[in-house]
Amino acid sequence: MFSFLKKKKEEEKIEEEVLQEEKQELIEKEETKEVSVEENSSKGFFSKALSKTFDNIKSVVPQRKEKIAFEDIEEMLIEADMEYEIIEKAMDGLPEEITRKQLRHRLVMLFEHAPEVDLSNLPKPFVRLIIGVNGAGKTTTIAKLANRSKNDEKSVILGAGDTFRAAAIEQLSSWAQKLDVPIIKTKQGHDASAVAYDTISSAIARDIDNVIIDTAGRLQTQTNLSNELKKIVKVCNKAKEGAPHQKLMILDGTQGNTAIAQAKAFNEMVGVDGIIVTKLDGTAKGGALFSISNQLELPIFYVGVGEKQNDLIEFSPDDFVDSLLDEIYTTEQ
Ligand SMILES: Nc1nc2c(ncn2[C@@H]2O[C@H](COP(=O)(O)OP(=O)(O)OP(=O)(O)O)[C@@H](O)[C@H]2O)c(=O)[nH]1
Ligand SMILES: [Mg+2]
Repeated sequence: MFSFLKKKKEEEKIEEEVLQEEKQELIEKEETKEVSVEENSSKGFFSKALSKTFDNIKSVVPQRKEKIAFEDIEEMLIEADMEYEIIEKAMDGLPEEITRKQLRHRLVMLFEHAPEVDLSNLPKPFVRLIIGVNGAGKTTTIAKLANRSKNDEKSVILGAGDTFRAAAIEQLSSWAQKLDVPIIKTKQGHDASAVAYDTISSAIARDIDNVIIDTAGRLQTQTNLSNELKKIVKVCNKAKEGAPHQKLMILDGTQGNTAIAQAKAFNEMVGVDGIIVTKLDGTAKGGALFSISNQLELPIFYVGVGEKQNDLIEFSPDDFVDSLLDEIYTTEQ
């Protein structure tokens, strides 16, 4: 009786081990599956990151089809917060039933006014100035860009150029510490352009590849902000001729099309070279990417899809449009 119980226990144990092994195999299979989705297609990644926008689109076109009615496409783009004027422009002359190929061509075209940016042979240090209104996500995006630099095995230094608020300097400092990258900072209220100068000088002295400089989103008045940004730009050029090499405007994606007016104001102040749209994970307004790029005639370099250091995707119009079309069309072409 005793040995019978023992045998039964042993059998149960073996069974449990087999089950465990099978479970482990399944987990491993799932893990490799996930990795391959992300590695092989930034298309798949877009649909995951922009799930709220894509859910809205699918509410208009719930079933994937070979051809979709003109009105449905129109409604779908309105739902995704694309500006109506741009929808009209994009769809002008399309037939009653639209194929994937026809729509793809029109949507990709909306991004084509933006100039091509050649990112080979970058100067050293490569200086990026980050501008945008309060709360747009400037400081968080700087951390994400610094993290990208590190992953690309490029050295990077941060400049805490938002000297307007003490909390802004602290926030960037804690990111620098977390990412283990150097930072140049000063006390609240001190000259922001001096911080920019010191950061670039330090990068030159230490042979650092990338410089990323934070700025304030708001001062007492718009004129003050405009003057401060102009001064920072001038002083960057003194520290290193040609700097800042990119003035990047950070736009809050949850604001949809209203962000365009902000970008226009900053463009008038100092000129903008490219856009990063943040917080697309929390909004159904992803369609605003079309209007933002088209109206401003500027490239979108990255989109922010979360609050963590890895939540920044390189933006590609082709992949973005394809991932959107994958949601509603059956055919690949
Ligand atoms: N969900 C989500 N949250 C984000 C993203 N980017 C930034 N945030 C959050 O938005 C808030 C504002 O971000 P900040 O980086 O402090 O914005 P800022 O432009 O530096 O703001 P100021 O320094 O106040 O001018 C923070 O709570 C961030 O965590 C994003 O891509 N997705
Ligand atoms: Mg900030």
